[in-house]
Amino acid sequence: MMGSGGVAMLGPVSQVMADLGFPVWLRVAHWINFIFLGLLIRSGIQILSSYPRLYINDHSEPGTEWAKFTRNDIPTGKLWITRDQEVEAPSWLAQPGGKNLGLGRHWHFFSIIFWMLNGVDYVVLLFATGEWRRLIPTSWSIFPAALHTFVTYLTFHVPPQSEFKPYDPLQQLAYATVVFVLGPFLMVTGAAQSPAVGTSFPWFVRLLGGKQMARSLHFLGMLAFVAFLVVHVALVVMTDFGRNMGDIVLGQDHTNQGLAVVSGLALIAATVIGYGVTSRASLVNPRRIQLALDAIVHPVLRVLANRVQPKDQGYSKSDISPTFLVNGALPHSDEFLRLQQNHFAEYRLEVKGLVEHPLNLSLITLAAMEPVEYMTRHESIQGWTSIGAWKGVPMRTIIEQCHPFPEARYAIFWSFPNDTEGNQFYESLDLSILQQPQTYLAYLMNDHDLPVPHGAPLRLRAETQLGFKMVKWLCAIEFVADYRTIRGGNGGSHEDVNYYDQSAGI
Ligand SMILES: Nc1nc2c(c(=O)[nH]1)N[C@H]1C(S)=C(S)[C@@H](COP(=O)(O)O)O[C@H]1N2
Ligand SMILES: [Mo]
Repeated sequence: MMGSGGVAMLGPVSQVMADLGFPVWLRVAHWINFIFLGLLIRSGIQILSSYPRLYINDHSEPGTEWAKFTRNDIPTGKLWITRDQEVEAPSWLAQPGGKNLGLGRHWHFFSIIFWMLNGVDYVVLLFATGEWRRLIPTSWSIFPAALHTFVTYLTFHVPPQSEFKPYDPLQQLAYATVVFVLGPFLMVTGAAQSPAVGTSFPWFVRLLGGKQMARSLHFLGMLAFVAFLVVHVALVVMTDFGRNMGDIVLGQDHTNQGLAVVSGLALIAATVIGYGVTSRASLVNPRRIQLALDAIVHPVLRVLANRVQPKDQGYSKSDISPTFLVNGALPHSDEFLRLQQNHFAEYRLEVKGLVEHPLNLSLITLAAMEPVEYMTRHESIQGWTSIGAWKGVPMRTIIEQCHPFPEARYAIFWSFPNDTEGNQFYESLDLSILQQPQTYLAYLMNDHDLPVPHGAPLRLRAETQLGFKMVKWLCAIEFVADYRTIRGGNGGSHEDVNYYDQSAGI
């Protein structure tokens, strides 16, 4: 079977490598990959459970999902908010379990950083050492050979040991596909779900068929990884378990198979226990885990997400979503209800804090400023999207007028209180994001006055950011040097209450 073309030439090389065994860096990379892949799958399931529905197009229209993982129905005929759609994820399956989108994301991003570093290191060494010859087929004959192996397994036989060099052809093909196709596919479909990426490279998301398509493909890619894992582990067990564990753990298959099996199983047990312990810690001490993971995740997210240049997303009127989903509890304070009764004629936006010129702007004043108009895809942190057309005043204009002091680094966007107890929704944004052209205060949505559920009379739009930053029912903007002195000190209501990260471009 292996006697033709390039494979024959490689035969002796592979044989030498098989004799030398697998180098230690390769074995270490294999285990690190296992640890973080498990964390990625677990935290990915956590993220999915915050909106457990998958869609083809970016309207996320209720009822059009192609897959759903909840028995809940989306209520019709009343105002519902998307946060109600979050379901509890079981801790044995998800990291950390429960309703924990914020921490699930922290675990996901933490794992991505190390999984990718490990992957890059692995591929570099693969080519630097010649180990790639084991993995990358160099002859088309790999396909018929792999088919032959497949048929062998299908008829409940194991290929003879002579066909493992050290991999059988099917195995080699499967490994090469996972490393060089499936891995990058998950990175690409993951990156496409970031609003910072989506607004900077609209063509890239369009190429994948849109954000919901990317999200669906990301999910299917995860399933493919799980399927690979199941078959991979099953074959390791079925085709001479001791010898295989010798390869995997010790890098040689001749001696000490008992030691290899025991230490391999111990490593797997330790990893699984590690998932349990870190999940438990996240549930018992969420703030501590949020801050600990933030130390690594936050700087990376900031660098990736703050230096983007949003482009026109290329939508036209016909792309606008028939129903734009709603999130967030409507304000009920007496002050807000009074303003609403008078159609917001007495409304004033206060601009204050570390500014040379504090402002007090009526809707008429705002409407007289040079407006911007955008058609954009709103990207909720939960995963749903809706497309809308907005008109408003760029934050750049407000900054020119109020002139923040040099020490101002963030703007706090304050919402009208939800209730008379003074619970006030707020979020912070870095000044660099306020300077972006697609960060603006919207007063029109789809050519109409902003509807109350979407934030009347004025809301923030920051198209490179996730939806939770776009404060609705805006009453004040405050420039500050640091958000750590504001409220819970984590940079916003969702950061304080739901452990989201302050950086929201991804
Ligand atoms: N005041 C206030 N603004 C808010 C929220 C909120 O709860 N209160 N939720 C945010 C979240 S999580 C999202 S996804 C968007 C939703 O905007 P939409 O209702 O117009 O779709 O509003 C954001 N602005
Ligand atoms: Mo959201």
